[in-house]
Amino acid sequence: MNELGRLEDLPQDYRDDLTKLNLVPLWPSLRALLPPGVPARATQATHWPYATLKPLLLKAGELTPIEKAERRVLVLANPGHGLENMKASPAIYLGMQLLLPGEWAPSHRHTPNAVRMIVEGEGAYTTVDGEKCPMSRGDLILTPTGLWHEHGHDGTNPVVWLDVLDLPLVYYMEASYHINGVRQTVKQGSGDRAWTRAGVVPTQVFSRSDKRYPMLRYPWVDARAALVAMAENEPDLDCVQVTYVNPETGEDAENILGFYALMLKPGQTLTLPARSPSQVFHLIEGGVDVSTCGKTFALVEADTCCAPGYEPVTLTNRSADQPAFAFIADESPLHRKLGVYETR
Ligand code: 1HN
Repeated sequence: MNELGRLEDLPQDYRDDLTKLNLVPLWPSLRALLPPGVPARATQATHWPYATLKPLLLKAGELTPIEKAERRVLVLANPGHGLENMKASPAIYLGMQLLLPGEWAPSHRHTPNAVRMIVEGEGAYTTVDGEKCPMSRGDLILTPTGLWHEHGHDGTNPVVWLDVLDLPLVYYMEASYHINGVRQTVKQGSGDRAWTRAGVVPTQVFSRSDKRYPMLRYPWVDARAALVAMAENEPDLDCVQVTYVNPETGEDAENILGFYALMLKPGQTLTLPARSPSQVFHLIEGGVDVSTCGKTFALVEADTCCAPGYEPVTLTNRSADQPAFAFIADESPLHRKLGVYETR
């Protein structure tokens, strides 16, 4: 590959003339914009152990009342992107949110899509589009673009969940904004009631509900049972994984980020191929080593880590006799829709 001309090769008066007219020569930046073979990635493989984060989150509960925070969150920021940019990866925002007993995080809606993965505690709920979704460890609750949502807590202990949003992308597109609302009137249903078994969906005889997001809550008991059944049904299956989908269409649950649950059998090592999207791993149950980019993170329950795209990731269940379960979020729907999805 031949060397391209540098900015310094151009006379200063010429460069000044360009600047004055809001013009920039392409060739000095061309190789940086299009590196050979593999993209430049700012995303660093990063581990956020829950044990070190939790005391600081509880401290935030003492320091900042919910009224002063609206959402009491510590953001899991990737140092490769600059902490102030609050990105785990180019399109993924991660935050750990704390809600104390009796607190209420008021209703709003916004353009970025969110999901919550419940990390610990009982008794809290999110009301999404009028449906009151109870929160239990491992449950996945959607708050897709444009839907009203608010959080409440009738229990006795702190509740913590992981927020996953496509905020960095929507913000980058200059399309990120919110609208505050009033407390929602709760309707019948808890986000999941109509889809209790795979393969059967409500028949629509009298009127078609064309809700883009018919299912708002994916209970962990069901996802876990599906994984255990898959592993028993097909003992040679290497990747025991399910995708959280819209049960009416089979499409990804949300438009931009993809969400999955993975089971690692006792002692299993699984290498995920290098694929273009970045991904995030959050351990729901067990102990798993995550190796990528020359680093190994020893995840324990409630730990979270991320990996840049275009790198293989090897996962090892450290237990010889217990399965391990992880929640995964990635940028696959986005990459597929844009036509840049790749597996190497
Ligand atoms: C948001 O609306 C929530 O509703 C949590 O709980 C985190 C981070 C950025 C922007 C909006 C919530 C958020 C957020």
